[in-house]
Formats: sequence, C-alpha cells, structure tokens
Amino acid sequence: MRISPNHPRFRSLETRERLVRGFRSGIVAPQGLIAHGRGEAFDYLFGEITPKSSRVATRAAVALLLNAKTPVLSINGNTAALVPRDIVKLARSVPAGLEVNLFHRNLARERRIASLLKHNGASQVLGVNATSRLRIPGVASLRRSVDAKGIGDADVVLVPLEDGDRAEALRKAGKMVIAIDLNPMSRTSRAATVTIVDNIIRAIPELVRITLRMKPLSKSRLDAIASSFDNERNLTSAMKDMIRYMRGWA
Ligand code: PTJ
Repeated sequence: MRISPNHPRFRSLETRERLVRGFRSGIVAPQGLIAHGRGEAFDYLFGEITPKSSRVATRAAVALLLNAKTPVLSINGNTAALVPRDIVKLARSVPAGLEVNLFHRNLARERRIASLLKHNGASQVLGVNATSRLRIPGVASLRRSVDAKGIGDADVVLVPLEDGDRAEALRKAGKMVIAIDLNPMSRTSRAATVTIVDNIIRAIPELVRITLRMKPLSKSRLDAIASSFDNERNLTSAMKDMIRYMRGWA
C-alpha cells in the first residue's frame, strides 16, 4: 500500500509497510510483525521521539563499539527489513562484523537477509552456512548456535530486538552486550551492558552519526565514557522519560 507523506502518521505507517513487505519477501518472521506491535505500543509512551536517556546510552554504546577488539552486529529479520542500509553503514563506520542470527531459524531466510545486506553494501556477512559454529550455553532457542568467527569470537555484540535468554547468555559468556529495545522492562534491557531504549528506525541512524563524531576520541576518553555508564540507572531514567510524557496527557 502506498502511504501519502502528508498522512499525520506517515512514519509509523511506512514502517509497518516495510515490515509487511519484509514478511512477504521472506525476510521477516510472522512473529516479527507481532514483536513490532509490542514495540510500537512502547514507542507511543515515549511520544515516538528519542528520549534523553537513549542519547546517553547511545554515547556509551559507541564508546564500547569503538574500543572493542572484535565487535559484531547481530542481525534478525526485523532489523534487516527496517534498517538495511543504516546497519551496514554502522558496521563500516566502527568497523564491526555483521552476523545473521535468527530466533526462528531458517536457512532460506538467513540467505535472503545476507543477500539484502550485501545489496546494501556489506562486503561480508557471517552466520550463513558457517563452516565453524559455536554453541552459547544456556540458550533454549536455535539462536544459541553462532558463527565461531563472528559472535563466537566477539567481545562486544549489538543485539537489536533480542530475546532475554540470549542477552543473558552472552553476558555470562563474558561478552559486552548492547541492546536496542523499546521496552525498558524486558529481560534483554535488564541483562545488557548498555540498553538503548528507542525505536530501531531512529536508534541505528543515531548510532552512525555519533560513531562518526566520536571516532577521533582517544581510547582512554572512550573508556571513561563507557565506564561511567550505569545501565540500571539509565533504564530508570527511561521509565521517568516515559512517565513525564504520559503526565503531559493525564
Ligand atoms: O527474525 P527472528 O527470527 O530473529 O525474530 C525476531 C523477533 C523480533 C521476532 C524475535 O527476536 C522476538 O520474538 O523478539 P521478542 O522476544 O518479541 O522481543 C522483541 C523486543 O523488541 C520487544 O521487547 C519489543 O518491545 C522490542 N521491539 C519491537 N519492535 C521494536 C522494538 N525495539 C526497538 N525498535 C523496534 N522497532
């Protein structure tokens, strides 16, 4: 369906259409449409803008990514459908690896996602037909199996729209986890090292912008930014941002 740019809810409707197209072309899992609905509900509660708390988290996330030895961005169906160009831009700017890692695993979908990323400029996409795979202990879903050269070897992993299980398991495996999740109460948000509570359609372009801006900073300055960040405290700020917005209506 073509949405008029004059429609007051253009951005939100256009995002839904992207997901529907992604579903029809075999990129997005049916469950991905439901997951997006949950995200939209939280986005409403923030007034569909990037809250202040999320800007603080973005700086900490960029500090972790730029100081990492082997950073990897984990890609699922929703991420690929919503921000294919920007996620590849982020991988190039850091630079970081890209690994397709699905909750509802399916080889045909993995291949389609990898080719979409390549079409958007990625030179290498891990996780598809990997010759060597590792198993992350403590994950019940097929997401437990990761590319040994990608997430398996990563020190920092960005996990947009993740399930709590794997975020916790990645932390237990000694990795630093950056989550993007509109629900500040989710297990993923709580388990991550840094959680960006924002819509992925705003969060990834912002990560690209801040990465380019922070790239000249020294390692010790980046260390200081990352270590002064407290995820639990920032999630409380995110809830306060939400409450403040709702108070305006009440
Ligand atoms: O492509 P697959 O097979 O890997 O599956 C992807 C989904 C998203 C279906 C899978 O990871 C899943 O089931 O996720 P959950 O457990 O439903 O969690 C998704 C989380 O992402 C929820 O907390 C939502 O609030 C949040 N979310 C949904 N849409 C967005 C979002 N967060 C940021 N931006 C969004 N657009």
